[in-house]
Amino acid sequence: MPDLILHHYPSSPFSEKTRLALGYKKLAWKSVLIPPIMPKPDVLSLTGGYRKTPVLQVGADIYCDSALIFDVLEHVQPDPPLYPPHLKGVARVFAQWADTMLFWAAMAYNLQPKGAAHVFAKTPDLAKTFSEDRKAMSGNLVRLRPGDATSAYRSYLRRIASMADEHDFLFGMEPCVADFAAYHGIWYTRRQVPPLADIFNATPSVIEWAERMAAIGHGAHTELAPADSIAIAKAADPQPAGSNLLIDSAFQDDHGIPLGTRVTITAESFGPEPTEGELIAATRTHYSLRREDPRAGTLHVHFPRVGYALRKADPG
Ligand SMILES: N[C@@H](CCC(=O)N[C@@H](CS)C(=O)NCC(=O)O)C(=O)O
Repeated sequence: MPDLILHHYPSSPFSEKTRLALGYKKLAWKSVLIPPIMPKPDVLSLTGGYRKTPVLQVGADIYCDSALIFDVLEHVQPDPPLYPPHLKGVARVFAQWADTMLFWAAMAYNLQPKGAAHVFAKTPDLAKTFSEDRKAMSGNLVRLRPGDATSAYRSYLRRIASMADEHDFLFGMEPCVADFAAYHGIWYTRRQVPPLADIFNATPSVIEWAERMAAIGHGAHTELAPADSIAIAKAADPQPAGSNLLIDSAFQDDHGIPLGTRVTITAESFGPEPTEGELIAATRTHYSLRREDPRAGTLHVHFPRVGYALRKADPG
């Protein structure tokens, strides 16, 4: 199998979620550092529009969104499992809540004026650029005000504490997808905005659990230049649907859009930039598009079904 190449940046929570899963599964990976704000020409050469972080590249196959990347990692290295069979449904549902409700409460708390002042203390010029970049991504996202975010985050931490009080990890003695998804917004508070980390004082078992998560580490990885990752994509052939690193290939048509149609795929909230291409798979778990890029050649770009909108491309 070609190398697993993670496109990410150090302070990205969803990247931390993914780096820890790579570490948990003891997978070796290549690290391509990407910018946290636009422009991102190298990322867009691979994805065709999707700009969010992280993205996993395997040859000329591009897997967008950490939820889909977790499916890929489970397929590549089933042990230890991210989706233990007895928790499959509940762990996925919990993870989806954690990646959305918990994450946005945590980030609105983290980046309230006091937190933002800390994060951008050394780079004050970046604060405005960063805020404008994220505002452009946030169209249909409801942003919590600091007081409401604090209340929600506190409540969520108490719920997580009641799980962490019971066992080492949220659903038992080993971590699963739920732990990784619950961890990354909390990691951001502890790591990037320590002046706001006193919110954990009321829930010491969350701190102990977070220490156990941090101890998993990121596994063995080596740096790769962005240009080299594009050369790798160009030199590779994308894998045919059914023999890539995803778990299923049977067509599930919920939209009346046949395979072979020119389509766009767009995140339902946060990050409105569409990726356009030919629909080559629409399974119960994911969509795959084929697209051509002048620099990276023929690519297959994959998205999870949940959280993404599939539309026929505008013929004009
Ligand atoms: N549902 C996506 C969310 C990814 C996401 O929102 N990532 C943040 C960084 S942690 C992002 O893309 N921010 C804008 C950027 O990096 O350009 C996933 O699970 O990967």
